[in-house]
Amino acid sequence: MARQVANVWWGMFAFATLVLVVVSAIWIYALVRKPRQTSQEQAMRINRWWIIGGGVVLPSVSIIVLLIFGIPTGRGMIPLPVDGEQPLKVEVTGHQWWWEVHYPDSGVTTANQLIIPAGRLIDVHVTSADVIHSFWVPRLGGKMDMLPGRTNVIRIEAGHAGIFHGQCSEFCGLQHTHMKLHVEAQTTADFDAWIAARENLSFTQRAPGAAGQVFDERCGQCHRVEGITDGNRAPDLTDLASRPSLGAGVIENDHEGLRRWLREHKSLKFGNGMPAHDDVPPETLDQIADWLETLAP
Ligand code: HEC
Ligand SMILES: [Cu+2]
Repeated sequence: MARQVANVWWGMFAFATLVLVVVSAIWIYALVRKPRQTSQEQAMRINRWWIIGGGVVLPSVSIIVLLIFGIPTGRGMIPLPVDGEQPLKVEVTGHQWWWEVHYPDSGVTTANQLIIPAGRLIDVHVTSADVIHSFWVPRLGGKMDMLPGRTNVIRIEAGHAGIFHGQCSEFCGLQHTHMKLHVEAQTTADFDAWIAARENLSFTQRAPGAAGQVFDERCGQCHRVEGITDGNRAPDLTDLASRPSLGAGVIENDHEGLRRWLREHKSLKFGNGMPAHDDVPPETLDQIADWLETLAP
């Protein structure tokens, strides 16, 4: 899709250049040529010729040429079923300021990362839980508004495996900039393994002592960890330890980053929806962090 959009751009660029060159040539010719004697009648005829040629024929031809480029591109961007191939359906919901990602066929849910198989059509069903956001992965082309109460579909396909950065592209409040989406295209085999590893992922082991209690009573009101808590107001943490970043790209998800997020998320991402936990002893937060690091397939 990105390639098609680029083709239209180059087509328009070439055509606009051609128009510029032709118009400039005529203009220069008009400047340098010797004035001719014309009768009133001849002048009128020349005028009419320019009005019809330059005002009707030229714009019509230009628009037709652009349509010849534009219509197939538009069709390529509409999620029409392609012969035989079933696009993979992924649901992406925008929240202030994070991304919820759900694979309805397998029931897998994750956050702030969209893992897709390379070389396969993906229909991303986008919507929002609060204000208007916009789904945008520049290198995969297209951009789609995420509207509360409405589901839009954008079709993407990654030509090869790799990491493609996504970013919310509709101003959605204070931390709009910190609403990045890690998009990763994997080979079909890797993707199948990624899904399979999460399909029945569930935990029974809680964090020890006070840490487990704090998590159940507080964190669990918002966060889901399959088998432990079922909050649904914040990123699902079931595969947290396998994600590249925290806070939708604010900080790297490593040993130190996770601890910093739990202690300083209010300053790392001012205004974000997670309450401060200043009253929880730092040792308890660190114990929660130790346990969170085990949440991965
Ligand atoms: C009132 C709801 C709420 C409570 C309670 C809450 N959180 Fe959060 N949490 C959020 C929201 C909302 C985010 C996403 C913030 C953002 O990125 O904008 C978040 C993000 C996170 C993240 C980063 C997830 C990611 O993928 O980026 C972690 C880890 C986390 N919370 C752990 C905890 C822990 C541990 C507790 C308990 C001590 C807790 N949260 C309590 C709402 C909550
Ligand atoms: Cu935004």
